Amino acid sequence: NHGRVYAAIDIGASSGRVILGKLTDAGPDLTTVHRFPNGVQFLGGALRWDVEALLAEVLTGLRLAGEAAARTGDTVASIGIDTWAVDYGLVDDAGTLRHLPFSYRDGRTDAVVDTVHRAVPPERLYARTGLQFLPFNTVYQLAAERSLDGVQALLIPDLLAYRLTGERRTEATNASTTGLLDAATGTWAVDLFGPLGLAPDLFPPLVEPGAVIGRLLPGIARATGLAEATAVVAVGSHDTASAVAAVPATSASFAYISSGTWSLVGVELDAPILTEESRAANFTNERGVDGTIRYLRNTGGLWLLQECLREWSIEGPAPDFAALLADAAALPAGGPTINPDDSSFIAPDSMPGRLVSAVARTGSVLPGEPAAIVRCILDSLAVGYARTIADAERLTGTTAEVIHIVGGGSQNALLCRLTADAAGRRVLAGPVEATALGNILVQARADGSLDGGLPELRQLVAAGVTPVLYEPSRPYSLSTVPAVERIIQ
Ligand code: ADP
Ligand code: LRH
Repeated sequence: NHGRVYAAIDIGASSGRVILGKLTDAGPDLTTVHRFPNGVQFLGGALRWDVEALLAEVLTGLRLAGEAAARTGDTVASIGIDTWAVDYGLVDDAGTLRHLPFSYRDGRTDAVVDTVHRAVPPERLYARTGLQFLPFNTVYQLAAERSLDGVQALLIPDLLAYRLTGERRTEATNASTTGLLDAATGTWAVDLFGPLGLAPDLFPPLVEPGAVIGRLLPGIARATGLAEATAVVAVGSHDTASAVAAVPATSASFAYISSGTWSLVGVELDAPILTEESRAANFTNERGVDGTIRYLRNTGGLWLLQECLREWSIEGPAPDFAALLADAAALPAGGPTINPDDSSFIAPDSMPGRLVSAVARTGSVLPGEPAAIVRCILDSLAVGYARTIADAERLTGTTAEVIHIVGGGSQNALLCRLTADAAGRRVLAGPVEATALGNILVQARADGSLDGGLPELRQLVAAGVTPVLYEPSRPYSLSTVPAVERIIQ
């Protein structure tokens, strides 16, 4: 398959990129052809995603991808799309969006969580779907919709794929974040739809990563300069599923942290754990590529930092991020921490003040200087990471020899070092673009350019990148990891 390259559309909550991937003897070779910002916006009285603007960026990126491929004599063989999870657009028969998709940060679901739990108790929801309780899981968002008559729900990557191909599918890894997928079988938990008042065909049919969703619509081919025959291939369309697929693990005994807007911290399993103990620890059983289970906890992430930086940029000149991190690193260990999972941090705005108040509620004092606030965030994330890995080990009866950190947070040396110290374990940081890599490798495999399972895909990633090693300053001991707090409903 010489000359075939693969375009990954990877859109996180804070930014999107279109990356071209080519397999070479030295490993996958990535070229970022387009980057664009993303973020929740207050539109039409709610927090939403401007998916029309995102689609325009996707088309720009695909045009640039086609041009870059042509310059090296290559052809874009296929396109894969991944984004953040749980959110969706409602489309009618004509394909028109009923409204711009809500963001999971919109607080409208608070009012319906109890209603959903009265229809299906949380114990039953967990036993069937294995999904960690988060107030914004799709199942609660759907309950907050005014009406679902005459529409289908397309998860964000599926919505973009529909706009490119005219084909409606639901990709399975992302479907596992809806709260409506059977964790054991990976098929819709049809018995839950009725009690929740949802039509059985609310979502389009499921497809697994590797399946061809469709080919480019003529108008899209014209707009991007790509051939109409270009396939849109299902990948781990949940960004975290693609990221975990590309963790450069060289042994089976590893924990991973996909560190970006959120932190997804856990291990990989062959089968879900659906016990009450697991539910109490608020661990999720999301589906990974090749039917694996991503047994993880969605814990607070760099959203806390993103929001502080945004706030400080509004109040004055934009802070120098590198200098701020250096100042935070110079502060002594043992400063105040917050619980990054506290639901009071989900909404945007006034983050520095909210952090100072959260520390005050614990009886400590967080100085208002940016460096102290940054240090508090990173200390809190690192302790949360260590605690979550210890919980994963306890619940699965395994031990992780090494912790892989991938995603944007893997570039934060202070966070990586604090994590190694808090967990008493070696941390291997990188690649930053694990999500795009996982997206591209699944496409390449579907195209017949490589074969093997996840261990083989990970070997390829490991061959092409050298993660940064952080040694812990003390050995691992379970007794030094703070206990889990019960945060479930
Ligand atoms: P998402 O996919 O959720 O949008 P990313 O994986 O792109 O998130 O990670 C974004 C985060 O990565 C930012 O919030 C920032 O904290 C961190 N980051 C990005 N670049 C750097 C850098 N050069 N140094 C340290 N941290 C960085
Ligand atoms: C990370 C992520 C995470 C979800 C959240 C909504 O981008 O997909 O896995 O829990 O966004």
